[in-house]
Amino acid sequence: MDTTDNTTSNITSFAADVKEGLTAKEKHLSSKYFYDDNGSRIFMEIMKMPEYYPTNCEFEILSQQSGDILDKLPFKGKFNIVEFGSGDGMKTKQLLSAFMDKGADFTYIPIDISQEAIDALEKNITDALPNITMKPKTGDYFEVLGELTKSSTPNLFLFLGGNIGNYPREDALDLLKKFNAGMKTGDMLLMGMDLKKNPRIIQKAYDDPHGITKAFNMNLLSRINSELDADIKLDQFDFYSNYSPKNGQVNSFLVSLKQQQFYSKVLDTTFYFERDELIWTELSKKYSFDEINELAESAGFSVAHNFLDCKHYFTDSLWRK
Ligand code: AVI
Repeated sequence: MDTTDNTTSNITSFAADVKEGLTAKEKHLSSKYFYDDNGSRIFMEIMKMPEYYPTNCEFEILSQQSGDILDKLPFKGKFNIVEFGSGDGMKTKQLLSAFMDKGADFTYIPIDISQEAIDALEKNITDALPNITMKPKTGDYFEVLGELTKSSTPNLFLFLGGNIGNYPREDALDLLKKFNAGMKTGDMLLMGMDLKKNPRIIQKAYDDPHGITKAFNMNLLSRINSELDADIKLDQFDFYSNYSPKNGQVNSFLVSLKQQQFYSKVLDTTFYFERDELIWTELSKKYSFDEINELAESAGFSVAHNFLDCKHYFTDSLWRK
């Protein structure tokens, strides 16, 4: 996913964002900083937890309904499948393999800012699907999008995993409008979106009994210690996560267990915390179908079809520009 930030240029933005976020009136740290090497490993553990349903739901959709997804595409002949932030490609492989079985003529173009991620993905995909035509791109989504609009080949864009839910409304809309601006009329976007459901199921997925989601959040503090040469005492912070069925938001926080301070040598700054003060770390938004339609239309798309898992927990929503 594009939340990977372990590039040299981002080390400075991490420092600046930590300083801004931890001196703000309502403290916050962006969830995009979860995904350094250690955080990415913890996220893999999250995806294996029985409580974290989105991965299995999307895997089910893509392994059982990719043929139906292909049937809904309006393309005649050759097309590109362009994937934003592809991860290890486990789920995408299901779609690519079904498309190949049905004789679709496509080029797979995964885009990621991490060369390492792209190299691993290329090996993973070509090992499983040796006959695939694949043109991976390393770099910023929007630079690559610019190149693609110049060609007349139609595109299916993939933004899987429910990552859109981690963007606050205005940022989500902004991102989708940018995707839209880089697409031609008739291009399609398949987007993973987590749905509103029984609140207990969502609560358990984000406040798991194994402490893995807590470790995922605490990793932000470990990063500050190691990358910004700070002296945060990790055991003086806790994790709290809450799903509100009224607005469909899971909000996650780190909680200061006492009045305390820490110093970062890199930032040459002391940060102060009251007892029970919160650091907001993540939004994970769950959608209703009305909200999906509204978001699509606000960004210049129309919803062609919602592909659902058997429990109706998650959708791969197919949008048309
Ligand atoms: C990456 N993203 C879609 C995950 C989610 O479900 O919001 C990140 C995550 N945070 C806690 N658990 C998983």
